[in-house]
Amino acid sequence: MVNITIDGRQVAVPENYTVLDASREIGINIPTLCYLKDINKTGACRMCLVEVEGVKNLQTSCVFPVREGLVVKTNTKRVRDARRGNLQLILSNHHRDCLSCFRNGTCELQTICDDMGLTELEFEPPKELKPVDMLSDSIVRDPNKCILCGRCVAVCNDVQEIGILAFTNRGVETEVAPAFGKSMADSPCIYCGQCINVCPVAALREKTEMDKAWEAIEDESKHVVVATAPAVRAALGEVFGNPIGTRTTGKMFTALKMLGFDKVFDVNFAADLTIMEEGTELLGRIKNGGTLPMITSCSPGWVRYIEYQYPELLDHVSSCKSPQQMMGAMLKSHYAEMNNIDPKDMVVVSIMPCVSKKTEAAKEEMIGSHGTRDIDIVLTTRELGKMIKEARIEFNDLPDSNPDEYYGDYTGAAVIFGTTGGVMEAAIRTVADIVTGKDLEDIEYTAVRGLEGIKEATVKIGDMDVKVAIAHGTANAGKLMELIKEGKADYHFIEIMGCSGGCVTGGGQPHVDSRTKEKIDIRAERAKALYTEDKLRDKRKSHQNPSIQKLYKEYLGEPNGHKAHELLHTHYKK
Ligand code: HC0
Ligand code: SF4
Repeated sequence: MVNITIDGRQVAVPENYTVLDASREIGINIPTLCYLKDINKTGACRMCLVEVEGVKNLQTSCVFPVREGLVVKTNTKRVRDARRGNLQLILSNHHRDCLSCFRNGTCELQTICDDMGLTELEFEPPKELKPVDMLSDSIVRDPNKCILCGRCVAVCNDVQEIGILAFTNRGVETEVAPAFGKSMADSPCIYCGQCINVCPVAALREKTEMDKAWEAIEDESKHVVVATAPAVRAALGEVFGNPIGTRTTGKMFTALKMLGFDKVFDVNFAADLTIMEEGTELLGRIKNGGTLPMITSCSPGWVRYIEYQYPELLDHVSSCKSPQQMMGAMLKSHYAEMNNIDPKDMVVVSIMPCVSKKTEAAKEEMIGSHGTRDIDIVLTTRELGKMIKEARIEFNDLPDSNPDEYYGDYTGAAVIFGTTGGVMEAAIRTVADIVTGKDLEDIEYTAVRGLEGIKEATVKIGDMDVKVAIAHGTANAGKLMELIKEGKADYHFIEIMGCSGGCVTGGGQPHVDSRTKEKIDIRAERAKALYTEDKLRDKRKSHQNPSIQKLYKEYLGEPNGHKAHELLHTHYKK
């Protein structure tokens, strides 16, 4: 420990602290824009300036190390003026259309302006706007909003280890963009959206589809159905001021009905269906000497990653479509037939914690025999939050309700898909019952839970020792891929999610500011919400979902059978 003095207060702090760490620990929240704990520490935004006794110039506290006897002042006129001056410079190069900005209300730049009492702007904003990259189905990059903080560059390079974004050009022309001025759509970006989640402003954001959704709801000739992904319920409440990890499942269904959707379903239904198909595929591969380890295919960011980075390993990936796409395929076939609706007159909307799902839904393989997309519109949790606000629905006051029957039925196994380890646990619950022929009671497989980057476990199923691994975030996925290449991955089954923590922290979830993320592990809090819902469900194993059993009996036949293959499986581009 070392002893230092901050604003006249003496404190003892660990030697590896910076002045910022030490200050925040004693309740002084020095402003920052570029800083991201453990991820981005560059001092680039120069908002965190402080006075250090004996040092002439002001210092950036996020990179200034503590040392014995250090004396720091964080709140002098000189410090405040310098911080404000730097903020004015940032604003002079920022397209300040706050009122119509996607981040209005969640923008960290707005918050800092307010915190610093800014009431006048010194400089005119830029006269000419640079082109906005809107070519991908998932992500919009707007250089006019970018404040060059570098958070996105750090998360893409150092956390995800993909390296799409970099500082390009020089001086006033500097931009954060893919190399050689390419569009995001022409780069190997996987659309995990982790860059969106750390962007303090709206320089990176999702390609919105709210207008399309409103239009469909208004169109009386269309039958418009909606289905929500597992992780949405664990975060939607945050849009309405609820604490991180508040579970709002029942209110979410009520709000969707109030928005005017004809039917409100749950992608969890299709998560149960995925377990039937994927579990059967796994047992088949084990029995018939198929390619092992088999890897899950539900996270589209992960699927793009393997398609770009390890195409030679694609045979390992399950041929199952993701639950989102299984849902769309079933709704536009079985559901449409059952209700005498022409699939062309349907609009299927999914609500996702993810922006990669927008690109997944647009793939040509995801167009059904009816000639339209199986999933027509993908909205992020954030977009749904905005639609609920626009409809002036008082979300927090809503009563709970249930989704509509059949395609709204789901088990606890499906809910936990939204957190890392959840798909694996759901699969083991079902595979273990199938192999042993029993209804096993011990169904909480804690070895596959938690936030360790790569988890491994050996699960005893009947006479079989099934070896599994789970990775979340593409840097960890890459490590497992290297092991497979070296022939050192003797697993049967691997679950991979493209984002750290799994879908609960997907690129479409409500924004959480960087300071809150220092205090709370939002991955763990949101995961808790899902594990709670799992416990509350009547049925907690996918194969026990009565509507899934009915679906196989009435329509699909056997898991992995002919009809199931036609509707629920896909192929990948090498
Ligand atoms: Fe997920 Fe999914 S669990 S990818 O994380 O498998 O996005 O929530 O919807 O499709 O069900 C995301 C979440 C899904 C899918 C499901 C899977
Ligand atoms: Fe990188 Fe993911 Fe952002 Fe693409 S979406 S630039 S891969 S962080």
